[in-house]
Amino acid sequence: MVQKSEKIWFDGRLVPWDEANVHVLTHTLHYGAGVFEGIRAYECADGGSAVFRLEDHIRRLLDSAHILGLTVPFDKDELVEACVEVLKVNGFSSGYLRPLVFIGTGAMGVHPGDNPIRVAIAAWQWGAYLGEEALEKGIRVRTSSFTRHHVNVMMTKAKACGNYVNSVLAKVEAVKDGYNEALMLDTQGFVSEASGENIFIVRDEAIKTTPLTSVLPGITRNSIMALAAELGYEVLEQLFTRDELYIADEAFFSGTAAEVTPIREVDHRTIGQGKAGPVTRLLQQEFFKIVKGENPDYASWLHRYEI
Ligand code: PPE
Repeated sequence: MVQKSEKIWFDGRLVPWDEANVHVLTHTLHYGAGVFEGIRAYECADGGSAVFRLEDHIRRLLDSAHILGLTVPFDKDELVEACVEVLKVNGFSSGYLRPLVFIGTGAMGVHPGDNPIRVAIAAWQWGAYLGEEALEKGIRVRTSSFTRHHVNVMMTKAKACGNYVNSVLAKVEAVKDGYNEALMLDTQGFVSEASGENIFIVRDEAIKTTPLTSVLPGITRNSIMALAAELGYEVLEQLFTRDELYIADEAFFSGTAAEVTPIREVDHRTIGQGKAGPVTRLLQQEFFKIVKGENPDYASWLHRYEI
């Protein structure tokens, strides 16, 4: 159960958690045409706090809305400020932020008419997405029986609510079958992404991730690519197959919620040594240093705040 906080930002004002409600005829609830973000704030080594790449997440939120043709009644600066306000008012020195843009009530039927576009930003405490042990030891993954979106069926550059029906199907199936996460292939059969993460593989010190064609342009993915390049690794954005994943030395998922989660097994094949490999460990460790303000080279990625 998600733990209640004091307040949720809703259409420009802070309302008590229990009052942040909508009508059952909310358009997005029926047709899925809304967009959202997932953003993490971390407690820093110096005792302050920082939201990781906040401006980039809000930019992606507005891009997602643009792709779906939704006119957001707040600008980037207002939304950035609102996110920080939600953390502060709830006394959160760290936490997970969930901005959501959705179509409200009015017209029913697929065409949303001139229904209002509404915006909510909630925050809660979210620990390790796949469990503390997952971050340490790695997770077990299955290739899903569900294919990831085709670029002209769903808009893969948008973090759209409706896109996640595919994710829910895949995730529930994987968990029922005893796995931690589902890996999906694209419509051509190449590795795409997981239900809520991008994927990386490592072989002979070279790092590969899928091109952006069918996947969400992950902000963690982008951060890991920059970090890995800075650490001297070759980083390729290239299509790869599931058997290339099977024979990787290391593999890991990236995402705001999942952070850097090692993969120790895929479809009953052990990946590498069956535990977090050295490259994954290094990237994970350096990633955590960055988000906690321990690497001044990446200070521009942090939106600092005090509670
Ligand atoms: N692919 C998908 C499908 C996805 O949902 C996410 C984030 C990513 C890639 C990684 O993107 P980024 O967070 O910018 O690095 N998934 C969010 C939602 C997870 C959830 O269960 O809800 C997240 O990690 O916040």
